[in-house]
Amino acid sequence: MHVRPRQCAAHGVVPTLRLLLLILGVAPVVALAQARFRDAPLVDSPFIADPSAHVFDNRIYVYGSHDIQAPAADDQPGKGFAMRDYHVLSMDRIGAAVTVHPLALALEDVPWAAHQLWAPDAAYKAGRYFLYFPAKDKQGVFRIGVATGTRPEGPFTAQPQPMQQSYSIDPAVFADDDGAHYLYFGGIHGGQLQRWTAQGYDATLGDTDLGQPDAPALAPRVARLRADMLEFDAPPREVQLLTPEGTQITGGDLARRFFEAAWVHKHAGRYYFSYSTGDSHTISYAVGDSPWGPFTWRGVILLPVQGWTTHHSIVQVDGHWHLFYHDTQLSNRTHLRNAKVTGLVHEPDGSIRPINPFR
Ligand code: FUB
Repeated sequence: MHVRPRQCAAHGVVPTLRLLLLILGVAPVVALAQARFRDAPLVDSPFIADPSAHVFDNRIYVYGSHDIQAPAADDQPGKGFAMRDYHVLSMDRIGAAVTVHPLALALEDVPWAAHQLWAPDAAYKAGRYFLYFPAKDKQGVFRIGVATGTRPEGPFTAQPQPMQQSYSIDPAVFADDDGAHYLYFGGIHGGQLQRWTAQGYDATLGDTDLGQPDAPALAPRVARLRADMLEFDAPPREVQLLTPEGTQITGGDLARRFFEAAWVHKHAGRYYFSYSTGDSHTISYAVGDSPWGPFTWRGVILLPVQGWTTHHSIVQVDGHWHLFYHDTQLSNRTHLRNAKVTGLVHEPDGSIRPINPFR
């Protein structure tokens, strides 16, 4: 991801107002100010972003980035996201008390990784849990690693090398009904997807889009996982995202083009590919009939949240669908985000009812 300053004047006033009112002891008015946000943070501490939720063993587990104060200004794309470890959240049901589990994985325990543990995801197979995570290697190139454990909350032990042929950021696992697992990944700008060509990694390609607004947008990637869940079973493929007219979404179509934060869920036999549009700040979705795609753009799931980034997951709990997402309600700072959850509705025509994160 690539953070440019974004004016949040209308929403940014809320924390300041809250602080002032707290000092004055005006509790009912504080409640009013907080009511601007649709949902409350899952926890006040630590800062958890990019929440990937799953139900394992009848409990909800949330795998997210652990945001920390950035030691450096954001002078390079995403540099301020300097996360160093993971902590898993869990709860019995939506709305129940949230447990913050102890350290699940630390940067120093990943032999190949040097910086920036970004948005992770997890999967379960045959008695083992798998944590998939992006990190920059010692050459400054984002790769995807996998770590394994016997409990959903960790601790996890990292494989000594990143997954072969993995690159970029934001891994998301989808378990299909036939038992196959697919890993979706990719992110442009700070996520480096634009630097990967048929010839491999090219750092000269810079930190932003390729400047081809009329060409098909850079595509997210998908690969099926090998039976042992530790590697891809074949090289990753591009995921095609189409307009309703059947053409490929172009790089200049900022409202609909893929930026980062891929997620796939299945509803009524169809595959829903959802993602962040980055600099246009929505979670959008596209629908298809195969986990490989193509997916046809259908609409917006989540309107812009407070904060530059937006990242989500969609999970069914006890027959009801939920959207986990993040914003910056607690800090009003781009790099210190808090996770939230809200209900998600599939309409009878297969569309998803758009969610406004503000009341
Ligand atoms: O948390 C770091 C990055 O911010 C994630 O990888 C992106 O999806 C964005 O949320």
